[in-house]
Amino acid sequence: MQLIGMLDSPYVRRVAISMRLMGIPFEHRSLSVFGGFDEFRTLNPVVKAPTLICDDGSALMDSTLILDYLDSLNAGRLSLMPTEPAARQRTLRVIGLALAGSEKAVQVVYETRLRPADKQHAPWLARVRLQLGAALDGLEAEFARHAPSTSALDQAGVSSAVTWRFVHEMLPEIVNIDDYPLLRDWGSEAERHPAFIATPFA
Ligand SMILES: N[C@@H](CCC(=O)N[C@@H](CS)C(=O)NCC(=O)O)C(=O)O
Repeated sequence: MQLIGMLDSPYVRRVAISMRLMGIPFEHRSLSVFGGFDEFRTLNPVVKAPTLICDDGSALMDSTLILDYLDSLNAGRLSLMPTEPAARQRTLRVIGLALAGSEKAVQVVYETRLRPADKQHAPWLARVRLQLGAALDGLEAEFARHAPSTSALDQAGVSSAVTWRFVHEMLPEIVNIDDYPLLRDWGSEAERHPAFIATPFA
């Protein structure tokens, strides 16, 4: 299998780290959806990162759908999704907050770095920044109730740490890491895990 996309994408990175944790071998092709647009189109004409090229050549996209497929391959081995209902509900809530945080951060990046300054829409940016702050607040509140740990790393832990890294690396001007001490500490702990070290944000 080939995983296509750059590790500066939180979506690509969450899939790559998960594959390492699950022990699923893959080849990583670090192609940009911008600079590598034409080459990316030959693999997936929709140009979405991540794209997973399966062993039969089929191209899957969307990190959550790719992880769902990988989970089916890994049946009976390590899964990053708890099955007990209360634990699964908590995991899904954290993943939802993390994915929303990534989505809003990506929107800020696209709006401020891709769109010419005279075409940027301040009310839209203000709305997205508010949503990003709410997602990070939600994660901080969840961690106050239930702290993640690398000794029991699940998809909530992977996705929240990956989002945190992306958000504070890409948007230091709007996210003060000390406003989120639990996320900051979790991010530091997770980044020391071998699966994270082997999958560097770049
Ligand atoms: N919901 C998707 C979001 C993926 C996404 O938007 N990836 C970005 C890169 S960070 C991308 O493909 N951007 C190019 C585009 O949307 O045209 C997922 O979870 O994989």
